[in-house]
Amino acid sequence: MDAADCIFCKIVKGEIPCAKLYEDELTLAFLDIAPVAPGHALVIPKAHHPDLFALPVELGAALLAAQQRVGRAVMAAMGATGLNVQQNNAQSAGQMVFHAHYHLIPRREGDGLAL
Ligand code: D5M
Repeated sequence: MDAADCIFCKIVKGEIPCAKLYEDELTLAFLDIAPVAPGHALVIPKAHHPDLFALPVELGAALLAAQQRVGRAVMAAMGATGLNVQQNNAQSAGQMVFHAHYHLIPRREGDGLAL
Protein backbone atom coordinates (compact mmCIF):
# COMPACT_ATOMS: atom_id res chain seq x y z
CA MET A 1 0.00 0.00 0.00
CA ASP A 2 1.35 3.42 -0.86
CA ALA A 3 0.70 6.73 0.85
CA ALA A 4 -2.18 7.62 -1.49
CA ASP A 5 -4.30 4.73 -0.15
CA CYS A 6 -3.14 4.95 3.46
CA ILE A 7 -5.81 5.80 6.04
CA PHE A 8 -3.30 7.35 8.44
CA CYS A 9 -1.88 9.54 5.66
CA LYS A 10 -5.45 10.72 5.02
CA ILE A 11 -5.75 11.59 8.73
CA VAL A 12 -2.45 13.51 8.57
CA LYS A 13 -3.74 15.44 5.54
CA GLY A 14 -7.07 16.18 7.26
CA GLU A 15 -9.01 14.24 4.63
CA ILE A 16 -10.65 12.07 7.29
CA PRO A 17 -11.32 13.11 10.87
CA CYS A 18 -9.62 11.93 14.04
CA ALA A 19 -9.82 12.70 17.74
CA LYS A 20 -6.50 14.54 17.79
CA LEU A 21 -4.49 14.54 21.03
CA TYR A 22 -1.16 16.00 19.97
CA GLU A 23 0.68 17.21 16.91
CA ASP A 24 4.11 18.54 16.10
CA GLU A 25 6.16 18.94 12.94
CA LEU A 26 6.94 15.23 12.61
CA THR A 27 4.34 13.34 14.63
CA LEU A 28 0.61 13.10 15.30
CA ALA A 29 -1.35 11.37 18.07
CA PHE A 30 -5.06 10.59 18.14
CA LEU A 31 -7.49 8.23 19.84
CA ASP A 32 -7.78 4.72 18.43
CA ILE A 33 -11.14 4.16 16.72
CA ALA A 34 -11.38 0.69 18.29
CA PRO A 35 -9.97 1.18 21.79
CA VAL A 36 -9.03 -1.82 23.91
CA ALA A 37 -9.08 0.48 26.97
CA PRO A 38 -10.33 4.02 27.65
CA GLY A 39 -7.76 6.51 26.38
CA HIS A 40 -6.13 4.07 23.91
CA ALA A 41 -4.08 6.38 21.70
CA LEU A 42 -1.97 6.02 18.57
CA VAL A 43 1.26 7.92 17.90
CA ILE A 44 2.33 8.03 14.26
CA PRO A 45 4.97 9.71 12.13
CA LYS A 46 3.39 12.18 9.70
CA ALA A 47 5.49 10.77 6.89
CA HIS A 48 4.45 7.44 5.40
CA HIS A 49 6.67 4.58 6.56
CA PRO A 50 5.00 1.16 6.44
CA ASP A 51 6.44 -0.29 9.64
CA LEU A 52 9.15 -0.06 12.28
CA PHE A 53 11.83 -1.38 9.95
CA ALA A 54 11.21 1.36 7.41
CA LEU A 55 11.39 4.19 9.97
CA PRO A 56 14.42 6.45 9.66
CA VAL A 57 16.37 6.18 12.90
CA GLU A 58 16.46 9.99 13.19
CA LEU A 59 12.65 9.99 13.46
CA GLY A 60 12.84 7.69 16.47
CA ALA A 61 13.66 10.49 18.91
CA ALA A 62 10.67 12.56 17.81
CA LEU A 63 8.38 9.54 18.09
CA LEU A 64 9.71 8.71 21.56
CA ALA A 65 9.21 12.29 22.71
CA ALA A 66 5.62 12.22 21.45
CA GLN A 67 5.01 8.86 23.16
CA GLN A 68 6.27 10.27 26.46
CA ARG A 69 4.18 13.43 26.18
CA VAL A 70 0.99 11.71 25.06
CA GLY A 71 1.53 8.73 27.38
CA ARG A 72 1.75 11.00 30.44
CA ALA A 73 -1.32 12.94 29.34
CA VAL A 74 -3.56 9.92 28.69
CA MET A 75 -2.47 8.30 31.96
CA ALA A 76 -3.35 11.45 33.88
CA ALA A 77 -6.64 11.90 32.03
CA MET A 78 -7.69 8.29 32.60
CA GLY A 79 -6.36 7.97 36.13
CA ALA A 80 -4.18 5.12 34.90
CA THR A 81 -1.35 3.62 36.94
CA GLY A 82 0.43 1.97 34.00
CA LEU A 83 0.78 2.12 30.24
CA ASN A 84 1.47 -0.46 27.56
CA VAL A 85 3.23 0.59 24.35
CA GLN A 86 2.43 -1.88 21.58
CA GLN A 87 3.79 -1.82 18.05
CA ASN A 88 2.81 -4.37 15.40
CA ASN A 89 4.77 -5.19 12.23
CA ALA A 90 3.26 -7.30 9.42
CA GLN A 91 -0.07 -9.06 9.21
CA SER A 92 1.23 -12.11 11.07
CA ALA A 93 1.98 -9.85 14.05
CA GLY A 94 -1.46 -8.23 13.95
CA GLN A 95 -0.66 -5.13 11.89
CA MET A 96 -3.77 -3.88 10.10
CA VAL A 97 -2.73 -0.34 9.12
CA PHE A 98 0.54 -0.31 7.19
CA HIS A 99 1.74 3.08 8.36
CA ALA A 100 4.04 2.68 11.37
CA HIS A 101 2.34 3.48 14.66
CA TYR A 102 2.59 2.95 18.40
CA HIS A 103 -0.40 1.99 20.54
CA LEU A 104 -0.45 3.68 23.97
CA ILE A 105 -2.80 1.74 26.22
CA PRO A 106 -3.53 3.09 29.72
CA ARG A 107 -3.69 0.40 32.41
CA ARG A 108 -5.09 0.07 35.91
CA GLU A 109 -4.57 -2.65 38.52
CA GLY A 110 -7.01 -5.47 37.88
CA ASP A 111 -8.36 -4.06 34.61
CA GLY A 112 -8.42 -7.59 33.18
CA LEU A 113 -6.84 -6.65 29.85
CA ALA A 114 -4.81 -9.43 28.23
CA LEU A 115 -2.53 -7.88 25.61
O1 D5M B 1 -3.63 -1.23 14.58
C1 D5M B 1 -4.29 -0.30 13.76
C2 D5M B 1 -5.20 0.48 14.66
O2 D5M B 1 -5.66 1.59 13.94
C3 D5M B 1 -6.43 -0.29 15.15
O3 D5M B 1 -6.40 -0.38 16.57
C4 D5M B 1 -7.60 0.55 14.70
C5 D5M B 1 -6.95 1.88 14.40
N1 D5M B 1 -7.63 2.68 13.37
C6 D5M B 1 -7.93 2.31 12.12
N2 D5M B 1 -8.53 3.31 11.46
C7 D5M B 1 -8.58 4.35 12.33
C8 D5M B 1 -9.09 5.67 12.26
N3 D5M B 1 -9.66 6.16 11.14
N4 D5M B 1 -8.98 6.46 13.35
C9 D5M B 1 -8.41 5.99 14.47
N5 D5M B 1 -7.91 4.76 14.61
C10 D5M B 1 -8.00 3.94 13.55
P1 D5M B 1 -2.58 -2.29 14.04
O4 D5M B 1 -1.41 -2.15 14.97
O5 D5M B 1 -2.27 -2.00 12.61
O6 D5M B 1 -3.29 -3.61 14.23
